[in-house]
Amino acid sequence: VHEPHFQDSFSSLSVDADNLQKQIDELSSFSDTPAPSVTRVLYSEKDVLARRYIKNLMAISGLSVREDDVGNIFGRWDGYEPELPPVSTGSHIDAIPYSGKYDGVVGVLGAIEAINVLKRSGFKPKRSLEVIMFTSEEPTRFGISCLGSRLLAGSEELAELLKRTADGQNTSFSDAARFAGYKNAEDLSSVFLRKGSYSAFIELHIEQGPILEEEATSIGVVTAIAAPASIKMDFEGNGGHAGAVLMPMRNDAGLAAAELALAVEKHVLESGSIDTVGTVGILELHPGAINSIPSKSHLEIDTRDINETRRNIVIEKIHNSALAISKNRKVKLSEFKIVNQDPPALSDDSIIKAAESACQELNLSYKKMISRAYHDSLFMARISPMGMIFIPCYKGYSHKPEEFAATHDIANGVRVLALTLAKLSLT
Ligand code: HGY
Ligand code: MN
Ligand code: MN
Ligand code: MN
Repeated sequence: VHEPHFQDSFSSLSVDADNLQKQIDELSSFSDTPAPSVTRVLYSEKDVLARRYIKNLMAISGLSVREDDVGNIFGRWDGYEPELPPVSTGSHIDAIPYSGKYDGVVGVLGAIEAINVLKRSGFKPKRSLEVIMFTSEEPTRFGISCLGSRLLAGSEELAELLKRTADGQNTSFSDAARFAGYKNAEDLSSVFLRKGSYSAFIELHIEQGPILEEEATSIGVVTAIAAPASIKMDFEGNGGHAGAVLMPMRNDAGLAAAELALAVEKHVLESGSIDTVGTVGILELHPGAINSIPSKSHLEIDTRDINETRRNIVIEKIHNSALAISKNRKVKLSEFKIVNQDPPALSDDSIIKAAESACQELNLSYKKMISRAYHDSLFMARISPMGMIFIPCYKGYSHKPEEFAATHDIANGVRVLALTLAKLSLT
């Protein structure tokens, strides 16, 4: 079989942008909250409908579809050397409460359309191409981010943890998986992929930041993904009547939480780097009555940095502050748990180069940049050379209903993804 010189056929790199936009809009209708927001939580009824929608589109594109025991979905286009490790691409379709319709979705629907683009152009892949829809990238239901890709990357610790994990309604992970049709979610070691299963993994995603739009640049070529960490903790005090208990007698778990939240900000800013970030995304007070002194507070903290050491210093300081607050306010620190403390990931040079030359051949402006959001790519990087392609999004908005990416920007991203996949497939 001759090695196709696909430059000529690539002048006809035609993306069906209107159809892709229609699919993005249709997929967003599978949501537990009203438009324009999207809420789609792992293994929920809306998630199951959305999964069916994706599998159907994969089949229409002629991909052979399979799912693993945790619900990662794979759509494969066999190459003419199918025994070689394939090139893969993909992202997620789960959406945190009241978020938008592009985060993750652009990298799943866009990947399927990239396959259609290559098929329409007459390209024949040498290495097979696989589109992956990761089962759950957001930490919403079980508090674990990138659950599907962590398991694909072989996290024994996570496979063990999931055997004794339940959601906020006390539904076990395996029962929730069974509801969605995944009956063998007791032992998840079947999900682990061998290193070398893929020759490359590349993910298309909205930037979730303002840089590309501000600099009127069409494409971001990601060089590294920041190191995320999440911590959860509980303070417990005696609570009591908000009127009758005098201040010297109180040990208010709510005020302890408030002081800790400000300590998070202080320790992040002390790092001296703009790359260190942190917030308290969840803060629950019990019993949550205006005239009852909080007897328990539950906090969940998200802190990240592109520099892992700097981020770990922030975690250390947060822990010390929690202990000090507990002592000074005579509240019990009944839980302090680092849920995840992941290293950053570097993109692979050969994938960066392939994406750069794709942008050049397509006459698209591009910029190398880091990803401050984490992605499934962060964990795929543990078992495969990794790369990411960003497209601009409106004011960098994400994780809120105002999230928006223009159809022509999405089409540009799909073109770059298609050409990059073609290049990587012929290596
Ligand atoms: O939080 C993140 O970075 C990702 O968008 N879930
Ligand atoms: Mn997200
Ligand atoms: Mn995402
Ligand atoms: Mn707790």
